Amino acid sequence: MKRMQTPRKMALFATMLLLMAIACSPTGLLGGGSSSGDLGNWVWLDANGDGLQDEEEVGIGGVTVRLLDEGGATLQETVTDGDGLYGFSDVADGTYSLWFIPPEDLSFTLMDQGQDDSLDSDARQADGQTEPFSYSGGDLTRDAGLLPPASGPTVPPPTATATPTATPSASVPPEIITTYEHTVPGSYSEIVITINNLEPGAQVAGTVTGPAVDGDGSFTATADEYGTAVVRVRILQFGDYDVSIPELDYEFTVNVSSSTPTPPA
Ligand SMILES: [Ca+2]
Ligand SMILES: [Ca+2]
Ligand SMILES: [Ca+2]
Repeated sequence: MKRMQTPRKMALFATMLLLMAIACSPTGLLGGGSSSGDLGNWVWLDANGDGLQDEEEVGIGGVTVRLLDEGGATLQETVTDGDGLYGFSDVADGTYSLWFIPPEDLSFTLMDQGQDDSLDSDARQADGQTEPFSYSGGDLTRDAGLLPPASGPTVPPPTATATPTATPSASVPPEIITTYEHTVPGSYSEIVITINNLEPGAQVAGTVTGPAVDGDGSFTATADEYGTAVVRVRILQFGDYDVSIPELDYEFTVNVSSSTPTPPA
């Protein structure tokens, strides 16, 4: 129940409400309830969530309130004014319930808190309806408290920034397999370096050093359309050869012997 300080203020307020009501009503006259009436009278924002009407808490306008009969049928409907006030007039004695329909982002506060029915909220939290009550000639204690939105203003999730699309080959680290082949047995062998997962067209440079490399042992290779580069470096003796590809952080020693190498798994 919204309490007024003085009768004079109340009269002034009632006049204002009437003028507002007439101004707002499409036909100039309100059908059903109004913000003044015998059955009402307040929908408020329960800022501290205690289910009680505190001095500093304010009303909420624009909340639809329906007066329902015992069977749940709507008898009258009104909307709270800018101060959260509503009321139904010309209500015959009987059993009724009320149905408060809040704005979408607000939910109902605790019902029936404390001992003073003029200070509590009578709407069920689940559906905004009151329990049926018996009415006889004036009742301004039928109020509903609404809770502020659970969290502050909703911050839209950050827009997904366009992630630079890495080419598939760039997202997988290069894979390097070094082995050897007895290309011409008794004459020479080759160290075979296979590098996968490169960017197509990428160039890779490295060196092979050891007992008898044919040439200076430096090599470059270009990845094919599948991102694979294959390097073959000819050697003239068995022994340990060091393979180095600095830009891929690759160092490997391959022992070239007379036996046939086991193919990598
Ligand atoms: Ca409160
Ligand atoms: Ca109550
Ligand atoms: Ca109440």
